[in-house]
Amino acid sequence: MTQIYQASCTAPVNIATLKYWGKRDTKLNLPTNSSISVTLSQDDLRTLTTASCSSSFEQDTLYLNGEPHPIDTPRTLACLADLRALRAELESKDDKLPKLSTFKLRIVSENNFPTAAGLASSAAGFAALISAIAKLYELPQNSSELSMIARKGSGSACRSLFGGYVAWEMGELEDGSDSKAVEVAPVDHWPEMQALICVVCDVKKDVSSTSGMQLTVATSDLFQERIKNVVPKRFIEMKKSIIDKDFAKFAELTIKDSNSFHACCLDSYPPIFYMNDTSKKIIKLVNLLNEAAGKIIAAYTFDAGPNAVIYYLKENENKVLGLFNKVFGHLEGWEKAESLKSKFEIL
Ligand code: 2P0
Repeated sequence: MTQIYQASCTAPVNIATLKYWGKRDTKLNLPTNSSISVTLSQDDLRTLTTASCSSSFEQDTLYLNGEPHPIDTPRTLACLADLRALRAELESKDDKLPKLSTFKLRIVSENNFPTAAGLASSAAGFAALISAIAKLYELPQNSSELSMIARKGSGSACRSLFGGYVAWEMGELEDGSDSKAVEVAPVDHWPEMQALICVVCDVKKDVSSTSGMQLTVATSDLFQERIKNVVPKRFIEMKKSIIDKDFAKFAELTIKDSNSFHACCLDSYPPIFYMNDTSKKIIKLVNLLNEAAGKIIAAYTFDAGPNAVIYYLKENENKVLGLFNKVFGHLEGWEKAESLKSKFEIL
């Protein structure tokens, strides 16, 4: 019987607090600005991927949540080619290593959250895929080096190679060899941080991130201002606010960056709307909460869809959840999870 080699890895979902929006190279997924994210707890939202390979496998295959999925997309092929090249390099230096780089791969991936929930699943998906194959191939590359491969799968995936607080440095080089994720701080640096996830709508978005960001790059004047004069300063300030554990500053920058990103979407031509009326209700609620507290105790952020993520500190949990519970808690789906808290609310 032929041997089957196998390895498994999980990767968590990350939610950007300084948004990636815009590519300078669509093939390599090189961004027009650096970004920052907070990685959610693996207990809450994560992808588990098992990669196996064998000389007896006839073709590369991919299963997502039990369903066969095309593996021959340009992005996935680019990731597999990079990983195989790194393995082949190891094999060329050591004759005793099995020639896994020449074997076909079987990849089985599962999310522990509803894929249809409209939450960023491509980030966790590609990060888990790259981590599982790197483990299978016993690659010596570190997380930042692997993040450059994940980036080719999906830009935001590079940030899911790390837990805690993560920066994606945009880099300057044309080949992307300096466009990578780095750790800003591990999760235990600021364990009081909590995230409340409000699933406003679980329908697939009408404008994909990839096409949306290209439209913004091509048509928005505001976007040019954002990448030249707003984000570079904000990137430095947000990293500092995390290192200093300055929640008010971190929250202010997070809110402003979400607003700036959605303003650029609106400034695109034709305009892109990701937020809906419920999203706007959540923004009002957070503003109300902060006004009543006399300081910023909660920050909202919205990605390319109407769902909200609210960041707050444990000490303010009763205030934040109390108000959200009062307004939305009667609706279905309100769940409790531990650590970096995620709650699902179908609003
Ligand atoms: C982010 N988003 O920083 C931003 C904020 C959405 C809004 O990264 O084309 O799925 O695969 O590189 O990573 C979504 O974009 O786009 C995204 P691709 P991706 O999280």
